Amino acid sequence: MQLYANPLACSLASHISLIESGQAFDLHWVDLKAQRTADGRDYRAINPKGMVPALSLDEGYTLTENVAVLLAIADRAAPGQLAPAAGTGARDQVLELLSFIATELHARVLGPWLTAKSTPLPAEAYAAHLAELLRPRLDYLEAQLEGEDSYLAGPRFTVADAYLVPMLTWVRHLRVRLDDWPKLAALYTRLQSRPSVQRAMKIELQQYRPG
Ligand SMILES: N[C@@H](CCC(=O)N[C@@H](CS)C(=O)NCC(=O)O)C(=O)O
Repeated sequence: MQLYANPLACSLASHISLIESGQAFDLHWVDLKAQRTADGRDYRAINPKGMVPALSLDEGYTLTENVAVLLAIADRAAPGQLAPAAGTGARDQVLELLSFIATELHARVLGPWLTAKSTPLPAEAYAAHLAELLRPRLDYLEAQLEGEDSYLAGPRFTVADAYLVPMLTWVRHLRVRLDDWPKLAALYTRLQSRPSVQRAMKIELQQYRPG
């Protein structure tokens, strides 16, 4: 498999999931401004949407969109390692969580702040507005967690937890601290100490260039 990613972008979730599963993959960095891969290819020929992640599968096609990419990784991992089997209620719940993260956290609140070239309100007011949108969404996730050692979809790590890593890393940009959501904060701390997360973060931090 070939993963196309940008350091510390949402593609970090797929990077973590691939490491977690132990599947073989090559990582290709994408310069999103130039729309070029590190080895000089036109990225739009790989993903016409010009966004990461993209995952080229050994079957010969390329998938985009975080939810689809994460579930494709999960479905090629050992059974139950990254998501429950399709056709079960537990799997439906993972898809529901992934969709919530993709739309309500990523696309509606955190993505707009990170990609805004100019803001519709003065920057401070816009950040405060997005932080207000963020709070009830974090309340919802907090309510999903059964205890301090629970993962998002229950007792086992899933790709929904992997997607949470970049999202919870970004909330600080809106000056939101996780202290008000103790179970979520505990989960974030636990995820950060997971070997797959540490390895992916180390690799991505080495590549990260702010701005
Ligand atoms: N709908 C896409 C959104 C992915 C996305 O927002 N990717 C960002 C990085 S986190 C990106 O590539 N941004 C570059 C751009 O929008 O031009 C998905 O869920 O995969």
